[in-house]
Amino acid sequence: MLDTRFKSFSRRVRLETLEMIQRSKSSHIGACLSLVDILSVLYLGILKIFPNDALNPNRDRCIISKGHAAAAVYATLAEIGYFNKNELATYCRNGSYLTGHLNHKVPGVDFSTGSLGHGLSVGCGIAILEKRENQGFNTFVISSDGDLNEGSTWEGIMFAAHHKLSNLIMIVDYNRSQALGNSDKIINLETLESKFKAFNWLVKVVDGHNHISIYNALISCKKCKECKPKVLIANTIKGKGITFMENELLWHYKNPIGEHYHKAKKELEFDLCEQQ
Ligand SMILES: Cc1ncc(C[n+]2csc(CCOP(=O)(O)OP(=O)(O)O)c2C)c(N)n1
Ligand SMILES: [Mg+2]
Repeated sequence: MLDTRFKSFSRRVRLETLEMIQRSKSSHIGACLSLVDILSVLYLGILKIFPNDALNPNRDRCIISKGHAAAAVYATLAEIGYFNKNELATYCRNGSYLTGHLNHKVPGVDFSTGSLGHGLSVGCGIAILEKRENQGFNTFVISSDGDLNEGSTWEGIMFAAHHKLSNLIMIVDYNRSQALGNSDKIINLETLESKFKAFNWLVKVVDGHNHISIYNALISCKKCKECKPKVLIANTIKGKGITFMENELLWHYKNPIGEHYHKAKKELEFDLCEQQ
């Protein structure tokens, strides 16, 4: 049941994201598609959120450090009810708050990102205050290969372990690809799992497109009583869901127009019909 809800949510968000990026002639479709399944599980099944009262102080915080995947995040937030889906049509238009990189003025966005390497440090700050004041919420940070190439992220990784921030859960959208090449050719992160363990984090590795695996891993992170920050390394595929985009670097920046758009839409719509 839950699995069906995640699947259907992801499919709608993928389709919405394609429309937004195509219409605005913007970039980052591959990055968005990589993240969609993680977002679906988080927003539908894990986060304590209040879409009608977005700034409720009891909410879990969610900082998405790969802010270039804004289209998928806005589509998710609209689906979940933070704002009207019609607003998605203004994505990347002059004057719209739905900017091409994440904007905290949008209901549901906790922190503006886009310049990689900032999310974890901010997440650490929020988590340490929560721990001191026992406010009763968790902080989630979504990271990526490029985000982990930034020195500030590793400062956060050390800081979180030192301060035993057990209320901090990081998710790495680990598609092993970046803007201009594969991660192993840019700055190799392997072996990422053992690095986090050496920094004294609790580590879980999952298939980042298997909703139930992501869900179970996050539930167990939330329940875990160990005094350590937790990280979920989610193995993902850039461009996931549109076959000709999967693992194709081109789709980091390229906008899907004409033939490409129609082919992509057909595949996603077929998926939606299959499911009904
Ligand atoms: C500090 C900084 N340097 C460079 C960029 C330009 N840039 C945009 S996305 C990206 C890399 C994307 O790869 P990754 O972080 O792994 O995310 P993915 O798109 O694979 O999900 C880069 C280098 C940036 N946003 N911030
Ligand atoms: Mg990547």
